[in-house]
Amino acid sequence: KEEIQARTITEDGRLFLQKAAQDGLETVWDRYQAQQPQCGFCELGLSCRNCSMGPCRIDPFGEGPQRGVCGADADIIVARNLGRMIAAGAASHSDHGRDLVEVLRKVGEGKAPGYGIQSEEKLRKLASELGVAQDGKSAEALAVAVAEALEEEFGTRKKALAFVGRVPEKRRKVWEKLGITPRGIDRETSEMMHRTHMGVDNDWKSLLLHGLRNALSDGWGGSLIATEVSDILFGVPKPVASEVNLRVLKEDQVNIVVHGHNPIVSEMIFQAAQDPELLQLAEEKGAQGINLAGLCCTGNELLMRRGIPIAGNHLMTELALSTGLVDMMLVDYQCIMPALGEAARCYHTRMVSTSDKARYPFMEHREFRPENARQLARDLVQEAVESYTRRIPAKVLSPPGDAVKMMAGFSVEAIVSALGGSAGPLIDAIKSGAIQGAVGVVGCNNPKIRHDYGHVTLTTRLIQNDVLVVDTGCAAVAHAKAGLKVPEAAEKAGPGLQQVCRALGIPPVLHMGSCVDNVRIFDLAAALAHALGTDISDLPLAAAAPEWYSEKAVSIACYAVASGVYTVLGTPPPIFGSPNIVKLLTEDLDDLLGASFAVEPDPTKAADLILERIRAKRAALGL
Ligand code: SF4
Ligand code: WCC
Ligand code: FE2
Repeated sequence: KEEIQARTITEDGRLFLQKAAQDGLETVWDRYQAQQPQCGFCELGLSCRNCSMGPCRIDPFGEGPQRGVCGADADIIVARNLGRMIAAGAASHSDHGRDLVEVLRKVGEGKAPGYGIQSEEKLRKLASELGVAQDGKSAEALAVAVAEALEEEFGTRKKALAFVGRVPEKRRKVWEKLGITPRGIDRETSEMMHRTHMGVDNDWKSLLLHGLRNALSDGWGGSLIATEVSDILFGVPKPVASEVNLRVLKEDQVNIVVHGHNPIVSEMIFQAAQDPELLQLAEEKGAQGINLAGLCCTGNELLMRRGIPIAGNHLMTELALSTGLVDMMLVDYQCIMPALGEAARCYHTRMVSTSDKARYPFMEHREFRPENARQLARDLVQEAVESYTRRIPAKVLSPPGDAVKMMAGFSVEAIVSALGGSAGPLIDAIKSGAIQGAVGVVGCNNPKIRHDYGHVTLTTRLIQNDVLVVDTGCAAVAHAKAGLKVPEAAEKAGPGLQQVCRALGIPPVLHMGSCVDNVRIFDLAAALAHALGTDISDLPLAAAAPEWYSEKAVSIACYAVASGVYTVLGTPPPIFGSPNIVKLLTEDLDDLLGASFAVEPDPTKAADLILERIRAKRAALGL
C-alpha cells in the first residue's frame, strides 16, 4: 500500500497498480526496482562504448582510470554521450516530421485517400515562408511544392534552415556568433554521430556547441515541420473540451486506444470510428458505441484537434491495459514500452503496431501507408469490434467515478484569437504584472519521480504566483488529471492570473499539444519578442521538464536554452561526471545565450528557481 502511494499521486494509478499486482502484471515500476542499484558510472555519464577498444569507464573518485583506452577523459566522454542523446532525440522528432511531409506530398499527388488539406491557409502561409511560388497553384499542386521545399530542409545544401527566419534577429546574431545556426536537419544529427566517433571532436566545448546546433535543427526544423504539416493535414487546433484519466474507457463500448506520436494513424482511426456501418456492427455485438481514447502524444494530437479523451500519460500505459477494457491498442512509435505487448497477453486486448520502423514483441504488425491507411483503419476498427466480444469478465475492472474535465487546443492561433486578435493583451498583462511571466512545463513521466508529482507540484506553485503555464506532452496530461485545465481552475491561481483567466474564460494552464508542439511555445515566445523588439532571452519566460525520461526531452531542453529560455530539469541528466560541463551548462551558458540549465529534483524548489529567474528578467526590463 505504502509502496503504491509512493509510486503515483493519481487515484486511478493507485487503483490499477493494485489491479495489475492482482493480475500478476509486471509494471515499469517493478522493473525499475529490479534494476536497483543502477550503474553509477552511467548515471554520471562516465561510461563509453563508442568503440570496440572499450567499453571504458572513468573513476569519478579519481582513484581508478581517468582516461578511456583511446585517451578520452571525463569531459570528452560526458560531452559525447550527451551529444548522442541529443542526436537521438532530434532524429526522432525529425523523422516523425518527415513522415508527415511524405503524406503531404502524397495528398498533393492524390495518392492518399482519406487524407486531405484541412488548413489551406497554413499551407499558403508556409509556402510564402519557404519562398514557394503560389501563382494560381491549386492546393494540391502547392502541397507537392511545399513538401519538396520541406524535404530540402532535411538535406545538406543550406546555410540555415528556413524557419530560422522566425527567430528574432538578436537571437539569430547570437547563434551566428557561436556558429550554431542549424543548417540541414539530417546534417546536424549525422554530423553529431560523426563528431562522437572515436578520434573526431575531442573538445568538449565544441561538442556541446554542436549539440545545441543539433537540437536547434529539431526545434526550428524537424519538430516544427511535424507541427506545421500536422496542422495543414488535420487542422489548426482550437479550444475544445474533453476528459482525462482511465475513466474515459467505457465498459459498455468498444474501446480503441491509440498510443504513440504520429497523427497519421490516429486520425484515420478517428475517421473510421465514426463510420455508420461500423457503429451498426458495434451495436449488433452489444456495444453502445465505439469509444476512441488516446495515450501519450498521439493522444494529445487527437485531443487537441478532435476533443478525443485521453486515458493517461507515459506511466499509465500498462495500467490502461490492466482495466481489461481495452479492446484494441494501436501504436506507432516513440515511448511505447516494449513490455506492452506481453502485458496485453494477460487480457483480451489486440495489440497492433503500424509503422514499418517500429516493431514490438507480441504485437501484430499492420503497416499503415498513405495509400492504404483509410482501408486499413476501417479493417482494424472492425477487428476491434470483434475483440470487444472476447473480453474476459473476470479480468475487467471498470474505473469508478467520473473522468476529469479539461480543455485543450491552445495553438498559438487559438491563443491569439482568445486574446482578441493579437498578442497585445498578453503583453499588457505581463507589463502590468497581472501575469508575472509564462512557463512551459513539459515532458514525460519517469519512475524515478513519483508519477505526476513533479508536474502538478511545480505547476500549482507557478500559477499561485501569477505565472501562466503552457504545457505539452505527458506533463499536460498530468495537469489535466489534476483538474488544472478547466476555466474554474482559475481559482487556484494568484489574483492577477485569476483575473486574466476569468476575463478570457481560459484555464491558467494552457494545453499546447504534443511534444513536437513545443515549437508552438517557441513560436509564441518569438512573437512576443518581436512585438517588444527584444530577444527571447530578455522575456520573463522559463521552461521545465520535471519528470523527463526521453532523449527527445534532452533535445527539447537544449533547443529551449539555445533559443534563450532558462530550463529546469527534474531528473538529473548524465553529466555530473564532468564538473566542467556542469558549470558550462548551468552557469556559463547564461553569458553566451542569456539562458542556462538548472537541475532540481524537488519541484517546489524548482518553482522557486523559476520565480526568481522571472523576477530578475522583469527587473531587467524595468517592470
Ligand atoms: Fe573507450 Fe575511447 Fe572507445 Fe570510448 S571511444 S569505448 S573511451 S576507447
Ligand atoms: Ni512526449 Fe515524454 Fe510523454 Fe514520450 S510522449 S513520455 S517523449 S512527454
Ligand atoms: Fe554501465
